[in-house]
Amino acid sequence: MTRFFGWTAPLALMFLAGSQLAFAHAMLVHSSPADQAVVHSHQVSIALSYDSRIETRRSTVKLTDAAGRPVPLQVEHSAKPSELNAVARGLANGKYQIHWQVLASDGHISRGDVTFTVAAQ
Ligand SMILES: [Cu+2]
Repeated sequence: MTRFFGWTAPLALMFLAGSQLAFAHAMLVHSSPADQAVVHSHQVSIALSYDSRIETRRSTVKLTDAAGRPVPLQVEHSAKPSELNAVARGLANGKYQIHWQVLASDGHISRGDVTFTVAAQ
């Protein structure tokens, strides 16, 4: 019995510490457009959802074209504390990349990219 306790207590602590870290870091759980999506419109609404609250004022969303040039993006206020929203208008057909960087409430920064293609008439 003592042996059993000797094993489970440290394991339980490790599990708790691990899950706390996982929840503290803001991970992207959903994006619109989805990664590698094809959008049939020159106007694209971007929505990035995270698994935890983020500091929206210290989080950024940037858009670049296939050549890596920055593309104007209008960042919008999100109703949810775990979401970033932006709109890009007048996009020419081609490949684009969303670069996001978010600050989670624990002070940790995470970042990533979402690629999509505009193919509109
Ligand atoms: Cu963290």
